[in-house]
Parts: sequence; structure tokens; C-alpha cells
Amino acid sequence: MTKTMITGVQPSGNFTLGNYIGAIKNFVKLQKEHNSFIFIADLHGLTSYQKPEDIKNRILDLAALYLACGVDPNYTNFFVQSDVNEHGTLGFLIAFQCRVGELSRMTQYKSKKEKQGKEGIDLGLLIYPTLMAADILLYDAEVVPVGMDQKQHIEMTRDLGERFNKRYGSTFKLPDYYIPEVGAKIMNLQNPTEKMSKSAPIDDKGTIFILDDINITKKKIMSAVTDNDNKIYFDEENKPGISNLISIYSAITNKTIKEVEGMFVDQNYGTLKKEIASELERFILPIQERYNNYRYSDNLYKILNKGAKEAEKYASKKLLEVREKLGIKY
Ligand code: AQP
Repeated sequence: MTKTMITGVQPSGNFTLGNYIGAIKNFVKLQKEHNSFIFIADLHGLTSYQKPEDIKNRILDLAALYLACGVDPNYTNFFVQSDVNEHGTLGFLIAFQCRVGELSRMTQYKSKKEKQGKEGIDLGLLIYPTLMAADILLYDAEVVPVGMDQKQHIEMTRDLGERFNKRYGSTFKLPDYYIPEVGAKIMNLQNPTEKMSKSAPIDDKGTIFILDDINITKKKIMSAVTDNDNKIYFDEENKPGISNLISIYSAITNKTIKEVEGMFVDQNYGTLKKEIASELERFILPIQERYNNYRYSDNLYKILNKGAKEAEKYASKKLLEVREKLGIKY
């Protein structure tokens, strides 16, 4: 039987190469052989304050970018999370089954908490994984392409789904994460022990934003932090900068790490960087062109509306089943 696959990205900043390699690339590769859903996680995007005008634009930017990256609405139900009310309702009901202790142990919560900590921590940040669990369980999704940072949240989704099934009878299918072999965690080019994140400031020299001017992107690659050893091989622990560059090259050219190491065995770091810069140009420019075509077209709204209607058909059935199981459908 065809499995259901789902993934989402928050409109919380500017889409990065890490987001592409960690989640969208695999989704696009797998979309035709699954019952596919992809959504813009705008409710998740509210877990840290954004100006309403900004988030509105980011939703549309991200929608156009998804399509430009190859999300195909002929095969995929493509929608904005808040257009399907069932996400919020199930998220609320799932949160009731979840313990504060397990939420506060989530790695992402712990690291983001430090940034928000000064003025107190919004509850949204803590309960983010319960909404994410609802996003997945609502569609009985079994495959979730994500980067390494989301692995823990998928495991929690399984736990929460299982807990509900045990208490109320079999209701949800339990998902598995699909983590890419290469590029599961693309690192910041200036600080290769930290994840590349889309909430980084636009002038951050270590973050590749897909919609940036290609010359800026090339400069960022050329000034990426490396080491003094001038030997090109993959060793994340001792050579995080070079290993990150190898992962990027490998992911955008679809070559294995071994193949990339072989190609650059006698080369210096400058050559590797130049090659990556020109491969990125080849890869990013067509995406930017397609993005510009989608971004201001009415078709974008039509695609999202149609996707939301389709998604709602699945989601409303599942929510009804949940209410019946809970005894709140009289
Ligand atoms: N650096 C990364 N390498 C590989 N995969 C990554 N992902 C994010 N950063 C990397 C994957 O992209 C998907 C979308 O992520 P999200 O929007 O749900 O939020 P996130 O994981 O918190 O991503 P960011 O870019 O770090 O956003 P901010 O800065 O807003 O927190 C996920 O599948 C994620 O694994």
C-alpha cells in the first residue's frame, strides 16, 4: 500500500541551503511514490515573535520557493498549516497527553530557550513538538523527511501516538523519520560546529540563503572557515569546516562523500571552494528564476487553496475519529 509522507518548514526566516538539503530535496525525490503532503508551518512560525507583515510575506515566499525547488502540486497536497484548522485542534488535544518533563528535555527547546530566556519563555516554544506530532498523526503519515535536528521530535511523535493508541484504541499510524545520508545537518560556514539556521540575520556570512544574490553566496563559500592542514577528506570531528563543504558539494551534485574525496584528493581548499561556488550557481540560479515566476502569480494562491481543501478531507476524518475515541463526539 502507498505510504503517506509529510514534511513542513516554518516561515521563520529566509530559506537556507540546510533546509533544502535536509528536508526538501528528499521530499521532492520521494513525492511521486507516496501519498504526499507538504505544508508551510506558519503556526510553528509563531513560536517566536515575528511582525505580522513579515510572516505573511514569508508564507508566500516559502510557498513559491517550495514550488521552485520541485514540489509538484500534481502529486503533492501542498498547503498552509493554519488553513487547515484540524492541526491546531489536534495539537491541543495531543498536548493534554504530554508531560511537561518530556517537553522540557527536547534539545531544540533547550537551545532556543537560551535565546528567549531573558524575558521569559513562551509556552509555544515548549509545546512546539505536540503541534508537530499533530501535523504528522493527523494524516497517518509514516514517512517524514527531516534534518537531524528534528529526529528527536519524530521520536516524540511516535511516543505520543503510541500513548494515545494504548489509552483509546488504535487510532494513529506511527511515523518514521527519513534522514538523508549526506547533509542531515549542514553547518554554519563561519562556525561549523553550529547548525545553519534560517533565523540567522540576512548578513550572516556563514548562512547560505537560497534567494540571496549569487555573488554573495559565492563570497560566503570562498570565505568559509576551514583548517590549516590543507588536506581534503571527511572527518566531522577534526575537520568540521571541510567536512561541511564536502557534504554540501556531495548533496548538490548527488555524488557520494567517497567520490568527492576522490575528486579532490590532490587539490587545495581554494579549488574545492571554487568548485562548490560554481556548482551552487548552477543549482541556485534556475531555482531563483522559477521562484520569481511563481511568487507574484495568482496561481500560487490557487495551488495553496486547492491543497488546503484536499488536506482538510483527510484531517477532518481523522479528527472526527479522535473525538469519537475521546468521547467528545456525542
Ligand atoms: N542546517 C540544516 N541541515 C539540514 N537540515 C536542516 N533543517 C533545518 N536546518 C538544517 C531541516 O529543515 C526542515 C525545516 O526546519 P523548520 O523550519 O521546521 O525549523 P528548524 O529545524 O528549526 O530549521 P531552521 O532553519 O533552524 O529554522 P529556525 O532558525 O527558525 O529554527 C527540518 O526538517 C529541519 O530538520
